[in-house]
Amino acid sequence: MDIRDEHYNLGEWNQLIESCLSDPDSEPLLNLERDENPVYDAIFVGGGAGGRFGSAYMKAMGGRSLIIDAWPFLGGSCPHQACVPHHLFSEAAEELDRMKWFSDELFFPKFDPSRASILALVKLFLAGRGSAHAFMNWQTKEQLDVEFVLNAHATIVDRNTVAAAGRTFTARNLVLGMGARPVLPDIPGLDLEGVYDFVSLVEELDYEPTRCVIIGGSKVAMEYGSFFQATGCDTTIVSRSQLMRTKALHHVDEDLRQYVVEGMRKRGMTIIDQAVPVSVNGVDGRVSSVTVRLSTGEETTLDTDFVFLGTGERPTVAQAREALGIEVGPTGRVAVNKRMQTSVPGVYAIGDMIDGPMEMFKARKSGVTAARNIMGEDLEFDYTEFPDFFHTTYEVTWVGLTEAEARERFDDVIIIQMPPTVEGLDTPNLPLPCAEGTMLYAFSKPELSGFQKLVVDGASRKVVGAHHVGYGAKDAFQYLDHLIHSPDGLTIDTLGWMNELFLNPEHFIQLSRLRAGNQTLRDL
Ligand code: COM
Repeated sequence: MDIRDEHYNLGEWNQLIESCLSDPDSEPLLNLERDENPVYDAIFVGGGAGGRFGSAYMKAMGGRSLIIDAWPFLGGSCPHQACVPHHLFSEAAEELDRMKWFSDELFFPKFDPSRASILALVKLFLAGRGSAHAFMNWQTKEQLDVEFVLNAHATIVDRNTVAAAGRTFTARNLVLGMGARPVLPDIPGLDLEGVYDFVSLVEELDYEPTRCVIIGGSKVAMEYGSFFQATGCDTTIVSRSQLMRTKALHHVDEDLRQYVVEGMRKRGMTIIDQAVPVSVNGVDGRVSSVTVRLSTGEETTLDTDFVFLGTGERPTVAQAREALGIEVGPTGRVAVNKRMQTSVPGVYAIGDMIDGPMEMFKARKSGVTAARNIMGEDLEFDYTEFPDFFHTTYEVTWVGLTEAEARERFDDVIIIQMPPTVEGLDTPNLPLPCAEGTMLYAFSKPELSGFQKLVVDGASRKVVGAHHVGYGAKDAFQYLDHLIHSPDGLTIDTLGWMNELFLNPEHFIQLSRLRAGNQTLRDL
């Protein structure tokens, strides 16, 4: 279906996308300029975040880009099954958590668990996700003027040729951004009804779970687990590693980790770490329990009506391997250099197809890096250091070195922390907001009022790490990351002289100012 001359509004896009999603025989959607046999600067195979941002950047630089995607919408899994529902669920978890702690107190009504429903939130998401899809398509076509073929499977023919929608498209370069899918662990019983991952949760959940066993200790496991628990679904996490000590997470400060994990326990979640899931068991085709081998070697069986897999994701690289002979690294992801170039000249890989954090900044910037190199720039993108975050019922944010890492690297490490660790002061119950967004807790349930820590190299006076458990500090951490990792770094003196918008991530500013006058810095 040629839509080049159609200028759909959001409602029309929404309808068209929905009709494509519900009809497996629906036609491809072609938004192509009218010239014969064009040669694109790049074909972006996959129109997720990396493909969309890369192609838009290329177009803005005067290049010609084409996106091909199997879905009838742009934006990839983020608005469809991943980040957007996750954020909806995490925000709901935060609200539910507050409502439970304050049930029938102050202006809060008595908490009614029958109204806290996983299924209702999934349905809310499904009813609304089309708006994001429609907007991505509208913006890409009408504002960014990027050509695309949607609702069509791309077949990579060679490094300059891709077939889709019954046509063949030619480009000087290919950019592979086909994303990743959840990995299923090798455990019997995963085919039982009642076993979900973050994709099937939104696509297939059709009952209200009452008990949940989560297999895996990933960010996804902790985030979705916190949401399930907040709704009243009794949740147990079974993880081989200690939570937040999985390989995928780096720079996790131990004090922050303890605050987060203890917070999950305090909210009723059971955490069984250093344990191996042995089997998922069922009755009449439905999940009924999970057998787990504990660190002691003993086996135990956990009754449940809902199993959620949080064991990570992996890209599908088979096509790129077969058609192009592309090199894949030991982690199963496409090997690239810092320009996103693969082992095959003229072929780039981006987003979740490559190693590194499966986070939005990497997806989008890797797409842009590929585009800019294709357009003649010599640009490297190093994503080894970055600000990181995830949600429990809190927002957990961190950047730079942990206290332990800093102590290995520097002789004189200064810690500025809220609550401070002071013997005899009962600091875990300090009735002050210890992080952004926790004033209400500070006045009524101080042990819930968050945590923050700044790590400073005393000799250079430079901030080398920041760690925060609270709400609403993500924005600040984007800029802290930039400042900490800029060539001059960020000293406690510069930080202490910033203009705070009182309170709270700005504790870092005010607390730094309280210490900055010291020639020899001290903890606070
Ligand atoms: C975000 C998708 S939901 S994209 O990064 O804007 O394409």
